[in-house]
Amino acid sequence: AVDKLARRFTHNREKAGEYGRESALSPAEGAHADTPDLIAASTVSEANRGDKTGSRAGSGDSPGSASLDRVRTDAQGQRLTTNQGVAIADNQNSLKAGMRGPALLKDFILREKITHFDHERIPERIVHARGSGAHGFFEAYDSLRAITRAAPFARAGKITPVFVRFSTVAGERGSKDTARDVRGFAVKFYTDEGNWDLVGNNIPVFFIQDAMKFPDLVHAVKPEPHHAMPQAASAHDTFWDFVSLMPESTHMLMWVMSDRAIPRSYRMMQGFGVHTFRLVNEDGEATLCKFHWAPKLGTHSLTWDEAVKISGCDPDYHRRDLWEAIESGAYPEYELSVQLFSEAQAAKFSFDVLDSTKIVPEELVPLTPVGRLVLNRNPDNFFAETEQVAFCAAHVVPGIDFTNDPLLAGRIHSYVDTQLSRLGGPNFHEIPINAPVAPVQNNQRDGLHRQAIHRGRVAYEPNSLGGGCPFQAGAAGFVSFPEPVRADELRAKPEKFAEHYNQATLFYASQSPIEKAHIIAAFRFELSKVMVPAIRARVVSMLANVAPDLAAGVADGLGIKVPDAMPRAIARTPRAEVKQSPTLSLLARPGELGIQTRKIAVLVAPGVEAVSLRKVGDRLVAAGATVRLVGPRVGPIALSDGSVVEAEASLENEPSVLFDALVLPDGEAAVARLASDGRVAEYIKDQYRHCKPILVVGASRSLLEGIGASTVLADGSEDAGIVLATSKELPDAVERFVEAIAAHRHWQRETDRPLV
Ligand code: HDD
Repeated sequence: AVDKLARRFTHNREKAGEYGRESALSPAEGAHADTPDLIAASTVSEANRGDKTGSRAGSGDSPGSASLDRVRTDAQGQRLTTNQGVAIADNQNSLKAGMRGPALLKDFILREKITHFDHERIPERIVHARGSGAHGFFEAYDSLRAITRAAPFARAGKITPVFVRFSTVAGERGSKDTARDVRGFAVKFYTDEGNWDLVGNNIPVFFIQDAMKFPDLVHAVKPEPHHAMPQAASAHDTFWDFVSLMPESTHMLMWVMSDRAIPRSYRMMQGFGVHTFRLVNEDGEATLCKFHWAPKLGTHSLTWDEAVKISGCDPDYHRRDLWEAIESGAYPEYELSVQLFSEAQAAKFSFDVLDSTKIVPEELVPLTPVGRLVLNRNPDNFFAETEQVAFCAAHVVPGIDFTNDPLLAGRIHSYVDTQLSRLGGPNFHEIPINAPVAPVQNNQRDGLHRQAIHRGRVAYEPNSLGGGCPFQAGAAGFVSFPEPVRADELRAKPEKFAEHYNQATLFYASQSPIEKAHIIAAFRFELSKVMVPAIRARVVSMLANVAPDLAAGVADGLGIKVPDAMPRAIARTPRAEVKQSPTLSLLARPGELGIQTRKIAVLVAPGVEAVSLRKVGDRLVAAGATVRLVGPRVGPIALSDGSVVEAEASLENEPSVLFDALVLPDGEAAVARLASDGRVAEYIKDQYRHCKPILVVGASRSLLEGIGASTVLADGSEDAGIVLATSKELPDAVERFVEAIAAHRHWQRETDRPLV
């Protein structure tokens, strides 16, 4: 029923500990909880006693599926205490000498509370400070034993618990989600042979080839040091100054200026391990490998105008989207694939697989799907889990090894090092979210905040007093792949690293016309924010090596002539094997789940025609969409038949950029009310401009006409994203609308500059 539409819950009602029992939400004035009985006083609520791997994990599949439960606590039925467990009688007043007298130093309760508060913050991550996490599991499709002994791939159907954190890179912890930026895609596998962290991004290449340049890159993109601006943006002089002097960044810039840098959702973007890794089997044989994650919902993006507006009305857009999807049971899912190739194959490529500014095109090495990742549980506490989780590119397990990628080498050092200041000492691996489910035994001791109580007097190896334990595992442990090394020490790069443009050209050539137009517009925008003309021109001279129409388009947008192409670093450019790679276009992955979890706004006002509203709403909900009734204000709205619905959102509290599609309802009175509100025109204009589907029922056609929107495209064909219908034509029209939403955006409508 339509009045239930608005009730697609976005929080998990089973989580009693978090949201309170019904009665607890409205305690009587001055009421205090009863003294708890001791059995009920367990600090872990039944409702929160979840299985880290979700219901899919069969018992025994993972040794640590409930490992966080020992530290999950909630206050249901509990007394308020100090950190020493002393019950607190009064949490309102400090201890004073007389009603109007001075506060007393001996008030240990006040002092403990304030002292703890004073130290609540920890340093944010130096990059990727803004992020959101979720628990889930990885399930292997088949045994990969022939190729790797890595635990998660040991047998078909094996489940490994994971924690995933998505992030932006440049912005601070409280910055907006929809900045133009790379997204982090970091996965911690709690395998039964130790933790494996696949710390990747949503873009398969990187700006630089050598970790030596990472601090320079980050200093260039972060807010400029003198005035700390701009926040979460690469559109400023220092970034473009640096990258235009580092032509190896050209390929990555193509990706970052593409729509991939403004994803619609963390649930709708790919992930990549970026580097070439090595998989090693039980016989010690190695295969080179690239890791790819692909979302079940397909790859979809925002438009730039939309991203800018969302950052104002919901800076938590991606965080909320991920949270709500998981709470409502629509678990995000990604398929893991690998590209497997040998050293001999790699040696023949026109590029070097140790160079992180290069992909291995799928035309050269196809993808092999190996498993799926499902995110099925939100964290219980953002700080304890998402903030304190420490990913590290050096965390590998037997069966997975590094290659000599010089960017990876620096990462192997950097991640543990940074946690020492961020998490305050060398024992951060004992923080519950970081602790492996595999047993930890070694002779490392002490340090700040040590949790483990090591027994016995032996903390060295070899020993006889401890019976030789813990003992070396030999071949059962991690054995580094014995790559032969025979070379001079030097600071230099292989010849192939000096070719910077072939794959930038490949990427650009593989985009659809609209994606190319967006790339040009993104360069135009970013460079228009650069104040020094020489930097603008230098970037365009780089682009002249990528594609002439790209350079011309950007130069035109800046009102300058295309300068001479930047000199290349090598005399003879190697011939690229692949000139076109269709899977590099976002449009290559439309997704397989229709309109599931898509957010649809239905405008309502008093007098909305009730029958058609119900029909549309019921069909959209049945297809898995999240439908919101958006009124001039929130609260009850009377329909044409006298029944009443609840508008959950209003024109001002959920602007139209937050929705994937829009329904304009039938009903003369309602349409007249909506037409009298200037915000309605803005609402429809944004939907139209951002190429989103609009269902226009009956009388509301005048609202569409009112914004000057056309239902016919420039080539004379009908705009499939605008579905016009009378209330009678509805069943068919709604089906067309559902198809139009599943197609995401109707780019054919887009014009640069917008006509509406
Ligand atoms: Fe990094 C965080 C991904 C290069 C140094 N990085 C960090 C995160 C992701 C990546 C997803 C956030 C993890 C989380 O959610 O906590 N980084 C990458 C990728 C790279 C890359 C895909 C290139 C292929 N990173 C890179 C280099 C260095 C670092 C070359 C240093 C030499 N990265 C760090 C760091 C961070 C980090 C400073 C900040 C916070 C943290 O590690 O825990 O150590």
